[in-house]
Amino acid sequence: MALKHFCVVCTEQVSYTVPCKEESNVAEPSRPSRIFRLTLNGSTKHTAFIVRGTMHIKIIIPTNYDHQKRLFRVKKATLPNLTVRYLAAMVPAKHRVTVLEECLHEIDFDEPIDLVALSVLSSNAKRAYEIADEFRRKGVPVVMGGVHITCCPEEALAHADAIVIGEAEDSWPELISDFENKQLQKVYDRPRRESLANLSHPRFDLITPSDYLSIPFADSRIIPIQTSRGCPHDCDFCIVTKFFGVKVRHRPIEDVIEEIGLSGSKVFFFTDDNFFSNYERAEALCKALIPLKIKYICQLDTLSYKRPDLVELLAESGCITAFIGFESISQNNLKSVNKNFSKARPFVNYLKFSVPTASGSTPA
Ligand code: B12
Ligand code: SF4
Repeated sequence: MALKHFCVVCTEQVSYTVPCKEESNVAEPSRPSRIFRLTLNGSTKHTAFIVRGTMHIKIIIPTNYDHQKRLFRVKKATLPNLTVRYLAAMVPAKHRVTVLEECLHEIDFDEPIDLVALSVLSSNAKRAYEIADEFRRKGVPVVMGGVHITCCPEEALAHADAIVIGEAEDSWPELISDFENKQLQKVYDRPRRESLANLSHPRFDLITPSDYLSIPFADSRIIPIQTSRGCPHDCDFCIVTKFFGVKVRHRPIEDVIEEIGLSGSKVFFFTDDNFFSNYERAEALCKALIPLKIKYICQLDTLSYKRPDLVELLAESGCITAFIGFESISQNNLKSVNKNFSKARPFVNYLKFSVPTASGSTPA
């Protein structure tokens, strides 16, 4: 049987013919676990090795359906998905791990894979379940995690061999170990870690630069980095606090700086939902970023106008864009979704002078 495989050194696709059990004279496994490019006496060839005890784990972020019910695809994405590279970093080195963003690349359902892991948001859940059903039909076990799975575990269990509720740091390594020992449980649900110190750094080596838009002014790709989890507010509609908590946990600044260095980039998206969740920490982080001369995008809450000094520091440390969720210009509406901390009036005034009129001019 001819199988498609990728060399772990040069990532070139290699067609490898697997001998049947009798021919290969090995009990199991009967397919190569690793293919390496070897250069011997100047000649290069790919060689397959069967390494006992290793698995191929594929981590996929499914795409979603667009408004015309077609699978959403792009030639180049704006930024690489962080979750799949972060989960990959926690897989023991003896295993082969690959990641796939389905909005960029099609899934090969015939690829030899021992375990498929899907990261599921509400927007891609429908597609995730289809992918899971297809792999499972082919006999490949599927596990799922992410915010949607945490909210709808029963729904997910109908499509998965195992699910992870909540954060991955403790559950995911346990799941892999159970799977190795053929003792996979149905549900993994470990409490949130109090401290975010010493988290694994994402596998930046699993980013193919040509898949992402280059930022012309920086000659660099945007790299996502998470420096904190949670938000002190608790807006009714927002999943962040339900998932990551209202008690914000910050990664040590040294860990963040180390991760920035390892990424090899100069442009970042800080995925924190509220970069100003703690003013002292925000100030310390911005000061630590200044010498790095990076550019970055972040997310702030609507109270940031109260700290113009910090906004100045943010700009000085390289922030080029900050997203702010205003949600509504009606205070009553804000109140109805537990967002009363956010006062509509200051940003209504702001919008008055920043939104262009139909004629293209800006009202005074
Ligand atoms: C960056 C980001 C984006 C980027 C994504 C870019 C990219 N290439 O990834 C952009 C701007 C494109 C985007 C778009 C959208 N986003 Co968005 N986004 C985020 C944000 C801020 C960070 C995501 C991230 O990287 N987190 C860091 C990683 C490490 O966390 P994580 O993914 O949750 O993973 C952890 C656990 O969930 C778990 N886990 C996750 N998957 C798996 C899988 C397995 C097998 C296991 C074991 C564990 C596990 O392990 C991780 C570590 O503990 C989150 C908010 C947040 N704080 O996470 C919103 C968030 C994910 N987005 C959200 C939404 C709604 C959207 C949009 C639908 C918005 C829209 N209306 O268009 C789109 C959908 C895009 C899509 N393709 O479907 C919601 C999702 C809510 C939901 N119910 O699913 C969030 C949570 C924001 C919110 N406030 O509610 N987004
Ligand atoms: S301020 Fe933003 S991140 Fe925080 S709970 Fe509200 S919507 Fe979510």
